[in-house]
Amino acid sequence: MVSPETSNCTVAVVGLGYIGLPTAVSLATGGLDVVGVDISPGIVELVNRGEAPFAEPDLSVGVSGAVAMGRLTAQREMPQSGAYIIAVPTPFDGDHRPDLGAVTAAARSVAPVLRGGEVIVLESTVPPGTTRAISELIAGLRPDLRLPHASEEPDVHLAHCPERVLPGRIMIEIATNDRVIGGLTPACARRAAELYRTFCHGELIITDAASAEMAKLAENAYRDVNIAFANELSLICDRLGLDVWEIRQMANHHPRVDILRPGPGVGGHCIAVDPWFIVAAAPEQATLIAAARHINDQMPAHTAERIVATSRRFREPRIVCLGLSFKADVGDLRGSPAVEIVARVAAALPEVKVLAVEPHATALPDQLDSLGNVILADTAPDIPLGIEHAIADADVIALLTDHGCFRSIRRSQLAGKVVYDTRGMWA
Ligand code: SAJ
Repeated sequence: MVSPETSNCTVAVVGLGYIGLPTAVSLATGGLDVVGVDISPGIVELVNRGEAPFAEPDLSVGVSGAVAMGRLTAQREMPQSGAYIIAVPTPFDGDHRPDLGAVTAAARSVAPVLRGGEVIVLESTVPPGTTRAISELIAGLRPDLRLPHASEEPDVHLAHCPERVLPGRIMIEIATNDRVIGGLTPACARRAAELYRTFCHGELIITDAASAEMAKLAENAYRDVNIAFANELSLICDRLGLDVWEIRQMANHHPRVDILRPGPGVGGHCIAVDPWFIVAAAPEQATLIAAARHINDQMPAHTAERIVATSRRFREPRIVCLGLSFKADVGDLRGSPAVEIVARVAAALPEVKVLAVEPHATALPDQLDSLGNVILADTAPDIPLGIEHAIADADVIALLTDHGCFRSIRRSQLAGKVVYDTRGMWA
């Protein structure tokens, strides 16, 4: 049952990125008035025009609908609001320590507009203890208000509700995934749960803030460690002359074995980042988690070395790299192992042109563009033969991202070429 407090309240979503914007759309579609807040004038302008600043299935239609209904607006200034959801990036710094600058900046801009009665939910992935630290920060800025780290009956409620949606399935998972909601007090968790109940049909699991923070980190570290196991297995199989895909398939027939897929490395801005927060919080204990990070981080260099070594066997090798994004069927190139591999190959072979095939990109990322010898193949939908032409001319083909569109490539088209299938698409 949604209380009048929640059903009448406006919600400010701070940060209109991959998590904030879908959350804002879901809240607005669920019937609440939502103000999206972002420091980027470009994003604010796009959202107010009803457009999504990045590609994600069903997001564009959601943004245009929510804006057209008058339920969603965007602005740069922090508004007064009944609820705040903070969904800003939390990267790591040069020493792999969490950089909480954007979270604290968001809290600092919320603090002056508080009147009492609000609920603030932190969605960004953060180290254990951060929600409490944010409460203390706001208390320092607003000595007139009681904050929940110091009061059982606070004026402002604070909770952590970590996002757990999968890029490529964000809109569906935001509505259906179970959510962990950790309050600084039980009442804080209840207030946050009421808000999330307006659009989330999954189970809402109530806990304390630090446990919710750790649960989120554990989820991504679990996946990272399991991918590292698969990657280490592939290195071992290479060394022993065995086929890792066949070994994996056979092992996974065991009822209690489920080895993930080896690949060219772990990309994106979650799984390759969050385990470091655990390492930073408990470095002496987190040895397996740190080792997994190192294994996954070395995969792009290892893959690039193999492509370069093979290419040197040709006098004028024609190298084609299939895929630049960090995983299948998304257009996100940030933190992508495929980009790092292409950069390493092109830098090691400056006299060679490297053709990159990425149907989800219209331009090369700066990191590749600046090298001068990487070319983006023309694979726009109106040039359906783009991929076929690229393959036909190649000596060396590296499949780096297993986009669905590459599945139509037939084995006969690969005959006579050196093929590095890092994703097991043709295994
Ligand atoms: N990968 C492999 N082998 C696999 C699975 C993935 O090499 O078997 C690679 C992918 O190619 C990619 C990377 O790992 O480069 C990460 O991809 P992913 O699909 O595993 O995860 P993300 O980063 O897109 O989203 C993850 C999800 N977390 C978990 O599945 C535990 C998502 O639910 C989180 O919300 C998201 O991180 C986040 O924002 O934290």
